[in-house]
Amino acid sequence: MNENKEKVYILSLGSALDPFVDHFCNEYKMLLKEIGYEVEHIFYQNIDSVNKATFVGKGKLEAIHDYYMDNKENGVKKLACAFEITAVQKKNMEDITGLTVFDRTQVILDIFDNNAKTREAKLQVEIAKLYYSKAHLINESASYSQVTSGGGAHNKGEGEKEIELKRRRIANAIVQKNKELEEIKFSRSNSRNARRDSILPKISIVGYTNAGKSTLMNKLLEASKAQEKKNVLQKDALFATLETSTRLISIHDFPEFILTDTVGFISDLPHYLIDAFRSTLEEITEADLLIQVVDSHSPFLNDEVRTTNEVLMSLGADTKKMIYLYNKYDLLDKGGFTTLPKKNERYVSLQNDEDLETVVSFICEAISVDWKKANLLLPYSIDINGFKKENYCLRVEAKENGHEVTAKLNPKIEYKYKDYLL
Ligand SMILES: Nc1nc2c(ncn2[C@@H]2O[C@H](COP(=O)(O)OP(=O)(O)OP(=O)(O)O)[C@@H](O)[C@H]2O)c(=O)[nH]1
Ligand SMILES: [Mg+2]
Repeated sequence: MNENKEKVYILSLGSALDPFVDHFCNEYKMLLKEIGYEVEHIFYQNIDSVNKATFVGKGKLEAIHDYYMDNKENGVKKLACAFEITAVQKKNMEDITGLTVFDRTQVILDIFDNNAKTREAKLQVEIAKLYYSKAHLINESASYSQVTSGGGAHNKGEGEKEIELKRRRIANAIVQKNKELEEIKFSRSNSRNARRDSILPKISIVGYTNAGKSTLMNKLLEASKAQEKKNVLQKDALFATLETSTRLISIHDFPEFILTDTVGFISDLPHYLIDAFRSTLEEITEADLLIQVVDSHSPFLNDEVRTTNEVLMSLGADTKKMIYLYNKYDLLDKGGFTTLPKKNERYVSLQNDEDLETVVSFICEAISVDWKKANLLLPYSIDINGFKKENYCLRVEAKENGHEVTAKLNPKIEYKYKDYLL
């Protein structure tokens, strides 16, 4: 995180008295903090319709200009819009307020830029930024009056040609970067193909940013007896995770599974990012089960769940089997939620190691919910530990001629055991 704190103003839509607007602004403050800004003051404006030239009304922008002039001693020189604006709106807003204006999408792109560590994540951020600049190309000759009057005929020819040229250059750059991304993706998917072909269930962790997804991955890794135990970055920050990490999880006698930690979501996630991160997010569409981690301490948890489900829908992953972990339960006031968790929900604290057993068995129950339950007598020539890794073993008893077991059988390898059914 950038330690150099520069002060900014926020311009938000709606009213300060609306709790949702208040929450949205608090979240925006946190996003701004990630890239080194401290918020000095928030301006609110209710609008019925978007002004094509200035987004909010010109009068509001003039009032902001006056406030800026009257409070110059506080050193603020920038205005952060809590919504996305066009290049023309930005230019006009800057002309009227005298402040440098930027929007929420730009902020999120900057955070992604700072947090991208791998070549793949960096390329995806570069592509998202290119999409953004392509959509925000400005005809330098366009003026406030041109936009308000629907665009003038003069200057259009030259300006339009120049924009077209820039647009084509950016489109070419996107093609180039996508090609590079494809190559990386190819080598990544090759290493993943072995996994995809493997019979183990594939699980993706999804959820709002900062809910505890990477913490879940790390806790399961800690408990895992698998060789590959490299931890993932877990941090009190928005968008700490930008790259998918996939690990084999093997805990006690539970069936093994392949777990993927993914990038977090946020409300109004810029579509440039979803488009650019499609290859990373593909892991989600290929999963057998999704675990949605929810911050139960958030006053807007229902909106956060809805946002996550909307992004899943845009990825075509909304019909996947999903379970919910309402995390950070330790932060709730005494008593916690007043309703009992539903069948596909658990209230947990991933900071509390005692909850981990609940989490693991909950996950394994969900994986095996459609697996057939059977009693078998496995001869001693069959490796019982191998059997336990691939199936959900509920009971084992050593008998004279083999292990007598009750297990839910992984349908992909059920055929291997048909001769041993009791
Ligand atoms: N109090 C409390 N804090 C938790 C719990 N689980 C996770 N955290 C903290 O929440 C913060 C975010 O955790 P992460 O696991 O990095 O969250 P994430 O969902 O991966 O976030 P992004 O990758 O940024 O989307 C960290 O500081 C964790 O230590 C919990 O059960 N209780
Ligand atoms: Mg994370």
